Amino acid sequence: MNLVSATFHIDGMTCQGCAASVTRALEATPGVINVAVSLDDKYAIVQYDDAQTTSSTLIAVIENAGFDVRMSETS
Ligand SMILES: [Cu+2]
Repeated sequence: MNLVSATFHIDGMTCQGCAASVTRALEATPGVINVAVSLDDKYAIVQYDDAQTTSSTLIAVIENAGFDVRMSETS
């Protein structure tokens, strides 16, 4: 178990329903520990076990939920 945190910039979320969809999709992904989605600031912060999933998998999950996404610079 190696917990890492990644921030994804998400375009296309227009309401809390969209934010909830992104949250649900990420939470359903094996290896995801914690999800925080901001509708106003258009991002998702995801903590995950990188032995179980990868940032590219998480990007695919968000895209499959119907949104445009890219990795944000980590601070
Ligand atoms: Cu919506």
